[in-house]
Amino acid sequence: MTGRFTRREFAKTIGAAGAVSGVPLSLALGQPAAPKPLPFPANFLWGCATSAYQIEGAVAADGRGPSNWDVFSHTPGKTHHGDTGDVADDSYHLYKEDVRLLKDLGAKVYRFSISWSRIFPRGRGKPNAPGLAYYQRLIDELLKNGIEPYVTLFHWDLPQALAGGWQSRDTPKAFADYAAYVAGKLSDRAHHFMTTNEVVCFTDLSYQIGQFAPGLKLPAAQVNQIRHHGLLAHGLGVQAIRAHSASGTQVGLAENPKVYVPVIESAEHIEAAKRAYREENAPFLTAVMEGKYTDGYLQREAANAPKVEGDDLKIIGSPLDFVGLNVYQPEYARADAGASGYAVARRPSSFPQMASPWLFIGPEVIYWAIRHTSDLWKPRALYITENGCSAEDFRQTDGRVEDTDRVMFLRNYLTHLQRAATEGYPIRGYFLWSLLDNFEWADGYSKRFGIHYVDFKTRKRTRKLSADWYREVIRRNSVA
Ligand code: GBH
Repeated sequence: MTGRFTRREFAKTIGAAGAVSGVPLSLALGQPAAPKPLPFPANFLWGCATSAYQIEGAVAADGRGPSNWDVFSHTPGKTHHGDTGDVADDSYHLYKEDVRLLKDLGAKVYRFSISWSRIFPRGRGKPNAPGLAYYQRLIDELLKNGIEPYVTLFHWDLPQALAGGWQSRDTPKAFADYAAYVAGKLSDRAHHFMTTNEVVCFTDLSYQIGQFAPGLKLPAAQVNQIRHHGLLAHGLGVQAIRAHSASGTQVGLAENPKVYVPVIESAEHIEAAKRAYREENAPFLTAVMEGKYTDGYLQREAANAPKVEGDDLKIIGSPLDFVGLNVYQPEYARADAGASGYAVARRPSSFPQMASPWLFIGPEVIYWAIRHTSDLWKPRALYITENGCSAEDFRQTDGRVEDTDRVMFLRNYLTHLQRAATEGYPIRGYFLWSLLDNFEWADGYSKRFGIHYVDFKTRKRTRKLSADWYREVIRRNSVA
């Protein structure tokens, strides 16, 4: 595979050939060995991720129009405690402080999203110049500090004015117009754009489970059509960005596929886990990477399968410059004699988890996300566009937040990320979710994912232990 290198070549690039080949002198002398560094390739891109509605606040500033999440969070009973994103971290006003936090970490990249309704308050039509100007200021501030922006165009906050939301086939078209406009205006200074974040979340969770805006519970046929519209928005968005951006602009998306870890790392279970990964993500990442729906998906959905028009699937499968993977909890698969070749293993109730009840801890999931994606589809470049965890952080009397559990979580996941990099998979960077505690959607402010603590009364940011630890990882370019 191109771009993959042998262990020896990799060791050379990181200048650690000696440590790889021989027995360390300290061991030979019977002394305790220095911790073995787990180095990353030179130029590995370390950063943090956030999203607009979760951090910006300022929902009525400078002509921003309402989004589905404003409406949803203000509907009684929809979010924890009735929390809303009205103020959140107030990053709209405090963005310079937040760029400073990134700078202090030594971050090289920052992934943030754009609030569509700041740019087009009614989803389409006349653009709102002050909304765009905010993102120009933010990007200029990042560049001034040597931090490269990675822009997500849609992280779930849909302009409320778009009738029917993702049920309408007009919404993907409106998205393409928005993407074209933003890429045209920002690609002079931003070189990486992601279309959508986690299609399953703004389709299934929003229109089938009802946990996210707009909170509907529709039947399968409609949900499959909504998924299709989500994918179509991505594909039309890729084409729109390419047509309207400066040359050299890199286009991708951020997806959260279900990632299957082989129950045992043996050839048969690895093969089974890879098959599970392809088939279980058939309505989402697989469709994007292959430009088709798998036979398995179409058979399973039968009469409920999405109605596909003209070139839809070709558009959905538009070639990408990079694939972004948001990786949190593991799934497990084993080989099985049935037609699919795999079976999904059920998690025991004792499976360890972080503060969010869904966030099961399985560090090796980050390795398999990269390996399955690479082995199946050979993408040009990969990023981990999100990884991190919630924890029950508390401030000690001296103000410290010692989130040792988050450090444990991150250290273990990064160890497996390092394995993927060492084996030569085209993994270019890592975005830690998240820079700051923020509005965790339906969980409101009850779940903290930040490496900086935010006091939601004063908006004061405080470094957590995990921020100190992450700074050290970045400085050494090695898991510390
Ligand atoms: C990402 O979603 C999002 O991109 C980001 O905005 C978010 O803040 C972050 O992760 C942390 O959650 O309650 O059992 O029904 C991750 C995908 C989808 C995982 C919703 C949790 C709820 C599972 N999330 N899911 S459950």
